[in-house]
Amino acid sequence: MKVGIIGRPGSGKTTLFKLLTGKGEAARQEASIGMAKVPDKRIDVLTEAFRPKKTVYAQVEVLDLAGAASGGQDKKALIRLVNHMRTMDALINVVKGFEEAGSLPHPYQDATHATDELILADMATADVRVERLAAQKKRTAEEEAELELMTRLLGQLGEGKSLRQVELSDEDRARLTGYGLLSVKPIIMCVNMGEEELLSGSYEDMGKVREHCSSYGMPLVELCAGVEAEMAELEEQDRLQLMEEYGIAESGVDKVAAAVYMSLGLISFFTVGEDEVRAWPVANGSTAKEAAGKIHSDIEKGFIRAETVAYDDFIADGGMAGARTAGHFRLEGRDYIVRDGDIMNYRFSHGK
Ligand SMILES: Nc1nc2c(ncn2[C@@H]2O[C@H](COP(=O)(O)OP(=O)(O)O)[C@@H](O)[C@H]2O)c(=O)[nH]1
Ligand SMILES: [Mg+2]
Repeated sequence: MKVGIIGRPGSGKTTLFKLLTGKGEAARQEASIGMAKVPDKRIDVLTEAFRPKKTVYAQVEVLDLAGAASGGQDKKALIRLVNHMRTMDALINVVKGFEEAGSLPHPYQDATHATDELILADMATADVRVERLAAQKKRTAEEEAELELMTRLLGQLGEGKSLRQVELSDEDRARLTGYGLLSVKPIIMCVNMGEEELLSGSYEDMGKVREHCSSYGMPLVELCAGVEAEMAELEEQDRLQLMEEYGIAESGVDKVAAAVYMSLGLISFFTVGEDEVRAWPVANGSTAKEAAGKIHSDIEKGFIRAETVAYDDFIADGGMAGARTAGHFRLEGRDYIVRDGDIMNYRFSHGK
């Protein structure tokens, strides 16, 4: 799963990228790649309980896609950027919300502009496909279905809708893979405020930005990357104090990571022990056997049973022993649908 950060130059993409991945900018490459830790309080609690040698959080791959999300730039760079965006599973769109050298930001304009650009790019893609299919004298049943679908999408896009908002059957969704359509991808909108905006709790066009995001089904995170970068440098004690001064309850970067994780349709199951406490990302709806494959293909192949305790039960029952006594210790089979927060221990046969 890959997430690309897009936005106008100077909006704060690289600052956010560094915060998410804890990585410096690698010599201004076109796309810097890193892994973002997905914070999870439950993992912190399990780490306290098991005191393992190692704690591993779920991670998502993040790319800092340099370049503007729109016009005025070198054409080739723009094409490369769009091609990069097509291969992403989700996008984070950073818009500038801080005043700089006396000039006001335009977060609403920037946000709507980016939304429109993605829709326009998809219209171009759909248009080419419709023209090509319509010009064919004969069409297979599959081509007929595709022509119908693309025509329908073109109509929706023409009304300014993003494809995220269009209901699609599984068949139609499958038909669209390979086109690299953009407006169908989950997008997390990220308004990068300045210090003043953070302190006042408001920024230019805030109401309109919020309205835009909710009408397009985009999660919105409002943060101040500058202040969070400062916070990242501090010791825990000082950091908490600074957060209080700014009235920040939860780090914005953490919120971005959580929103990305959610919009990718990922959930976490946990493995625990003295050696390691770990969160494993799996697609929502995965079976116990599929989830086992995330750990190792041998565990999937030799799957016997998954010993499972829900995290909430583990807490309420005061640990594993308590969960057993309370009857919350379950032996699940291969087709069990894994739930977010399941603590799992796989029984499997070695070597086959
Ligand atoms: N005042 C203020 N400046 C910021 C903030 N975030 C980033 N900047 C500054 O804006 C400039 C551009 O940031 P950068 O992350 O490189 O933007 P990019 O071009 O989108 O990658 C840098 O000089 C940052 O220090 C912020 O929250 N507040
Ligand atoms: Mg940059």
